[in-house]
Amino acid sequence: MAASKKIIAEVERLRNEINQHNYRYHTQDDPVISDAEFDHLFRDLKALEAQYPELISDVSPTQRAGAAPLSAFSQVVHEMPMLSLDNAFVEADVIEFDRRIRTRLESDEEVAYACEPKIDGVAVSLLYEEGKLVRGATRGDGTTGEDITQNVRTIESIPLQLMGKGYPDKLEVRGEAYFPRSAFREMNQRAQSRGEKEFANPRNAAAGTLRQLDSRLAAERKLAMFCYSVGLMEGGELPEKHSEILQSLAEWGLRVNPLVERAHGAVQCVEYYKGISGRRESLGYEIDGVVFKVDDIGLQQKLGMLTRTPRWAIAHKFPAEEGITRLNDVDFQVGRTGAITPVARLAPVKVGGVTISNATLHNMDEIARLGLVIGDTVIVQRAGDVIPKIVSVILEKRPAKTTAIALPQHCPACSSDILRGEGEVAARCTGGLSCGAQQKESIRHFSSRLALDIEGLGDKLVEQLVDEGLIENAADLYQLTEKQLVKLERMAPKSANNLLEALETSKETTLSRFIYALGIQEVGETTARSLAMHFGDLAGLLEADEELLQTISDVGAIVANKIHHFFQQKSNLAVIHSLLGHGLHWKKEETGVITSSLAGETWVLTGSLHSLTRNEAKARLQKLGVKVAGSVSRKTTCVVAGDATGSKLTKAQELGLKVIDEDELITLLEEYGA
Ligand code: 5U1
Repeated sequence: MAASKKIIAEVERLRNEINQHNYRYHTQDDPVISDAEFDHLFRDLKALEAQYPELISDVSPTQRAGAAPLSAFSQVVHEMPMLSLDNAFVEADVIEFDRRIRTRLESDEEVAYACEPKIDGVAVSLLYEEGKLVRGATRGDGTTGEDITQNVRTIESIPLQLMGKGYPDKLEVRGEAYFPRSAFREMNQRAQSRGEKEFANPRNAAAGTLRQLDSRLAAERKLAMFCYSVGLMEGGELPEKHSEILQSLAEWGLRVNPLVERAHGAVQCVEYYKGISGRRESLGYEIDGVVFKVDDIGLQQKLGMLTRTPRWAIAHKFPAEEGITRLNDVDFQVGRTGAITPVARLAPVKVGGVTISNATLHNMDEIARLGLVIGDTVIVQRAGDVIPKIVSVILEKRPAKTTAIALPQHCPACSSDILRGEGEVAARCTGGLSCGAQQKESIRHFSSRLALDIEGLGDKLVEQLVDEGLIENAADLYQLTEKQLVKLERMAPKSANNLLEALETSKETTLSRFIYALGIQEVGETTARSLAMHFGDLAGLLEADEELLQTISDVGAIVANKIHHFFQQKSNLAVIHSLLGHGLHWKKEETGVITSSLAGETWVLTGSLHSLTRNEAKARLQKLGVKVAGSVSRKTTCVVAGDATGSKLTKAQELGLKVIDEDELITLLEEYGA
């Protein structure tokens, strides 16, 4: 049955009433009815919409979280870039900011500023057309963000439909979405009771929530938003002062921070900062400073912008929070690429309401810079969501008995040698093929396109195989059975068989691919090819000392050292022998350079190639005695132009140089047998 006029009017009335109460509750923080009364209205509206689905509209308060999960976010190009703010850390920076402004404006008059708390959340853009919320987007890099409309619609303090009159036809409002402290605490308590991972802080939680592909999950998390500026605006007018624009936004139902104040000159700005700083802990949300903006929009326009920041605004940040504690120990962790990171184990200390017992030390240079020893009393700093760090040692408190911090010689995960090349910051484990901490990364690399190119073995599957305990290293891949594979989630017998076939096919490879697949640090595709061409077989490479390795093109002292160490690790050799035992093989690699009439010529590659990689093209040309250069000059003999070329091709044409395409290059390489 079609809805009668009376029903339509009732639906409209309920929506308006619910919107009003939502506004009173979420935006003004001043509810006038009880939760039970509100629920009653909401249920009435839902019931009518269920009975008359044709009356459901996008802006109905019942439609905040009804969307189906997305597979990915689409991109949004901001018509006006979303700016960031320059920072002031001390009073003098604010005074200097104010002075710069008056100098630019060539005025001695006191400047009026709008002062606002700086919310520690996630910048969001909201686009309203004819008063309707049509898009929500993240800031991204300031130019391109992600379309998070579905998630933004779940935030109750964001109106789906603007209220009142006089809003522009098109209005982009910007602000900060954030987790109120209470909602954050409740969510983490819930996560804890379910044995789920807790969020480190409200900002991370807000960012994670806005990046949920399933808006129903976002709706369960009670985010909020404060609006602080207007981006794009068409078909309307706004007041000439920033503080008045904020008032207009509030009249249209958008949530504006109630602590916004006007200040005259730097001294009042600093007073505002001190006042907010004193209230910081009592606020229901986290802030990391305050923002000062020249209030007069005309003056803002006169002042203009630098590349990413306006000259007319500055964020006066609170200092990072610090605590004093004792360094009990230093552990060494291995990352997924083998980098060894020292981690400080501290006597637990509360910093800004959070208990800290670990801090990153980054690398051995940092330890040396701090002059740190175990037993020291240290100052730790926590800034936002950044991992806490040790900023200094209190030498006066150093005890008589301390222990020096030494880089371990062997990897804590696999006992392979740890190597720190001369001049290198990071120390690394050399057990790439066999190290438990690196296993997923090393298997993923082993199966990648330029390595063994195992079709169907993507990152997710590698993860599953390792997590299920089916494989520990690349050689284990060749022991997998159909029976094991079909037991995996989302693995049909056909996919299992395809994978087994792909593994079988991958056994026939080339020596250079195999060397590259081992994942030796610093050995990319080109070096792997040079090694393969030089040695022709694996045995020679395994036995080579550093001196011999350094005679090979592309191999310097550091790379030679890495290669040598890699093959010194018994555990790596065990995996290599196991791979060979599973039947991996290749034709003996041709060594040496082919005599060709191209020898001595200089070629340049530009644009993207399709049938071969740029490194492959380079190596094959080098085999013919051609020098491959990075830039075009009069000395260039020939330019190979792939797709999407740029200035190199233009220059080649200007100089009248010979230019060939990828097909011609391949024909030529094949003619010469390179
Ligand atoms: N309160 C406030 N935060 N905040 C952040 N105002 C404000 N303004 C900003 C940013 C990035 O940018 C202006 C340049 C609009």
